[in-house]
Amino acid sequence: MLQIYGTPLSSPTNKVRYVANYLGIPYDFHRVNLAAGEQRKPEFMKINPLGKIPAIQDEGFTLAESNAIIRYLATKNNSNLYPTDLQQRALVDQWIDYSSQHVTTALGRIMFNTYFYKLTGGTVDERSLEDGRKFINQYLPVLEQQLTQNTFIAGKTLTLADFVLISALDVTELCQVDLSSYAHIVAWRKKMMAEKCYQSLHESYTVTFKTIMEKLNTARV
Ligand SMILES: N[C@@H](CCC(=O)N[C@@H](CS)C(=O)NCC(=O)O)C(=O)O
Repeated sequence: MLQIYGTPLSSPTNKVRYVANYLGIPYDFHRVNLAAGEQRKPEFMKINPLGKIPAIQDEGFTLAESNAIIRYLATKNNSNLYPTDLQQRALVDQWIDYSSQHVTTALGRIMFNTYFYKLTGGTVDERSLEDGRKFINQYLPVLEQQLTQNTFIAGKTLTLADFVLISALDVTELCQVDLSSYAHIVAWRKKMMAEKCYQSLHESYTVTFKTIMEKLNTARV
């Protein structure tokens, strides 16, 4: 059985779980407590020497990096989520990279400087926070334009790129990034969040995040 290591607070972990759920792959989920530094403890470093979540183990094979993991799962299961046609696959890869390198990085800056710095004992970097806000406002119109012309982010059909983008945008409410003026992003996102693979994990990342943070705060009192 597939083993997934991560935490529900981690968007890359959720990305892997959305795809595994969509493909109908059963898995055991192992929570790694980042606040306690479990990702760098020897037991976990044996599973993933990169010291990061998510990671998977599948029939003795270990893999990290969420995008590598979802490509592996889709390819192993012969899924159309990762097309075999050269150019279609290249376009899926293009949108995976755009969402990962640009959208996720910008929102990650906001998330870290609003919430995660508290869990990691870091400090707020105002410049990074400002850059996060500036850059996400540059990227959203690009996504809106693409989703105006296409049903899904990489074209006419659902692909891995949609799961990369939905997990990236899962944090927008928490980051107070207003999507309401991007009608096509809002409609696409609503459709993605209604998918069984998403709903079987949670109603929304915001609800999951708030629930876990409340528990952490209560535990500290
Ligand atoms: N590019 C990686 C990002 C992995 C990553 O940054 N994971 C974070 C949690 S979302 C982590 O493990 N942080 C703990 C640390 O860096 O010590 C992926 O997509 O899997």
